Amino acid sequence: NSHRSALIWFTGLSGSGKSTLAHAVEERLHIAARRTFVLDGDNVRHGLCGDLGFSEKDRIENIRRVGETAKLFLEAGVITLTAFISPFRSDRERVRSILPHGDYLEIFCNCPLEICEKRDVKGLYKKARLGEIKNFTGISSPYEKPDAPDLLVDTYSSSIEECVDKVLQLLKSRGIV
Ligand code: GGZ
Repeated sequence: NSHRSALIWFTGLSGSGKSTLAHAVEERLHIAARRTFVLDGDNVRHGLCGDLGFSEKDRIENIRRVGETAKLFLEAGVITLTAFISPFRSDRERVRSILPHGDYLEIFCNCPLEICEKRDVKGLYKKARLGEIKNFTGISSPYEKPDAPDLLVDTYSSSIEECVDKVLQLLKSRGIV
């Protein structure tokens, strides 16, 4: 079809709902008969980035590789959704800069640290507080909030469906769906 592809880049803390939202948006895109692919830690950090950890240097390289990979998917005409903490503003901006103007859409999954930590779905925050995990985002490693995301979703106070609707509205307003 005639629609253009785009990179939908979700950023936010561990447990802020990035992957859940990316997959929920993907379902809606499938209903609209669009080709999509979700890149997240589950399919990237074991293979492509299996040699990387969570030091500042490794996170920078993780995001660089994800950005370059997403660029290739876009060139293949696939709407690409990424769900990485991507804590550094400069790395996110570098991804924006390697893509054609307007193809990078940044979605900030805004969820306060206290809420992510209270949920602690995987028990990682507890381990980070105990010092069993080093360099944990929000605890012992920084997260730089986006200054001007294309969209901010309050994943702590809105339902998944409300957040999905907001993303779909953004995609419509940008001529992607
Ligand atoms: C942050 C960590 C860490 C540390 C392991 N800091 O909730 P999760 O488990 O599934 O998501 C987190 C994921 C973050 O990987 P990313 O590739 O998104 O990070 S980055 O963009 O900063 O490169 C968490 C798990 O990995 N995890 N150790 N120290 N998250």
